[in-house]
Amino acid sequence: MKNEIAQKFKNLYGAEPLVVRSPGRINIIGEHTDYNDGFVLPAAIDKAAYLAIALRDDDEIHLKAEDMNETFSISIKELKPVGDIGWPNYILGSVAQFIKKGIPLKGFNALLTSDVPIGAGLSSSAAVECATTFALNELFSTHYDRIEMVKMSQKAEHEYAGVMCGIMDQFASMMGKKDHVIKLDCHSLEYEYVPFKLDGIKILLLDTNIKHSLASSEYNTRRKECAQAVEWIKEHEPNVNSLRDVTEEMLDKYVFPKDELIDKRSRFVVQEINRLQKACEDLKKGDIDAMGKKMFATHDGLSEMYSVSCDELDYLINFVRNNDAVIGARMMGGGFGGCTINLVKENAVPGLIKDISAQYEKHNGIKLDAYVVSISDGTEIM
Ligand code: GAF
Repeated sequence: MKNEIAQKFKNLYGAEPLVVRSPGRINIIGEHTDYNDGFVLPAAIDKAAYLAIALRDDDEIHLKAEDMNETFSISIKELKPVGDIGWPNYILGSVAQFIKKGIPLKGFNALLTSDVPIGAGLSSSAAVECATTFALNELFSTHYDRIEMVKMSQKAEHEYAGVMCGIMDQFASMMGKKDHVIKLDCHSLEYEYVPFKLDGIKILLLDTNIKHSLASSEYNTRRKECAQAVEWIKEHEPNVNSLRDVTEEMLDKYVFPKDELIDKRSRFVVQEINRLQKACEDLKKGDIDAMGKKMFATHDGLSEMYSVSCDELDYLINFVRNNDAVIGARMMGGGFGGCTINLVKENAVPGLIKDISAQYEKHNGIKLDAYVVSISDGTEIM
C-alpha cells in the first residue's frame, strides 16, 4: 500500500511524501458510554486510512481523495469547515487544531485513500483525523504525544464535522495494539491493553449497507438526554458529574418519576458501564461464552432502551442469536445502520456468511457485506 500511494502522490504532486496509516476500529462492548465518562473496549483493525503528504512552499492546502477522485484546495489563512463535500473536513479540522495551538503551519499537498468502509460504524472519519494529526505532528516536529493527538483529532470531529463524538474512535485508531483490545476509562483516560486472540474464533463484521449519519441529530440528542438525567440527579446528589457516577437506584428516585424516556436512555448507559466491567472479567478469565451473552444483552439495550438500532441491524442479530457457532453479536458504533460485530467459530464463518447474505438480501432487498477483520496496531508512519 505504501509504495502504491507514494507513487500516485509523486505522479500527482512531483514529490516524495510521508505516508501515514491510521486504522478503523471495532468495539467489543461499551457502546455510547464514552461521552458519559464510562469505559469502552475497542481495538484498531486491519482496515485503515492512508495519507500521503508533503509540505509546499506557500500557504495552500491541496487535497485529493483517491477513492472518490475528488480534489479540494484552500488557503490556510481562510481555513474553515466546508459544506458540500464532507471528507476534507476531517483533514482541515485536524489542521485547525495545530493553528489553535499557535503552530505556524505551512501549506501541504495530501493524497488520501482508505479501505475502511464509509458510514459503516468503523470510524472511517476518525482514521482520517488521526492520520492527519499524526502526519502534521511529524512534518512540523511539534512533538505532541499520542494522547494529545487523540484529543486534537476528537476536536477536529467536533468542530469541523459537527458530531459531538466521545473519545473512543480516535483513541482506538491512534493507540491500537495488535491482538489486544483497549480497556479505556473515558473519564481519566487510563487504559489497559487486554490480549484478545481467541483460538478458533473470528471477528466477523456484517455491514447492513444502511449508511448511518452520526451527524444526523440523533447522536447529539442522545448526549443531551444523558446530560439531562445527570442534571436532575445532581440537584439531589451534588457529587454526581456524569452517568458514570449514577446508580439505578438514583434513576428510580430522580429520573423515572420525571421522564420515562430520559430514564430509559440513561438506564441503558448505567447498565452498559457495569456490563462492560463484568465482560472484562469474563475475558480475563477466558469465559468467552459469558462475554458473548453480554454482547447480545448490549444489543438489546441499544435497540430497546437507547433506540439507536434499526430493522436491518436487528434482523442480523436475530438471525445469529440462536446459532451455537456465534458466541456473541451486537450492533456496533453510533447506530442507525452500519455493522454488527459477531464473534464466530472459525469453521462456521464461510457457511454463516453465505446463509445470512442470501437471507438478508431476500428479506431487506439490500446487499450485505461481510468482513473478517483482525486486530492491528494504531496510527503509524509507513
Ligand atoms: C460513535 C462515536 F464517535 C463514539 O465516540 C461513540 O460514542 C460511539 O459512536 C458509540 O459508542 O462511534
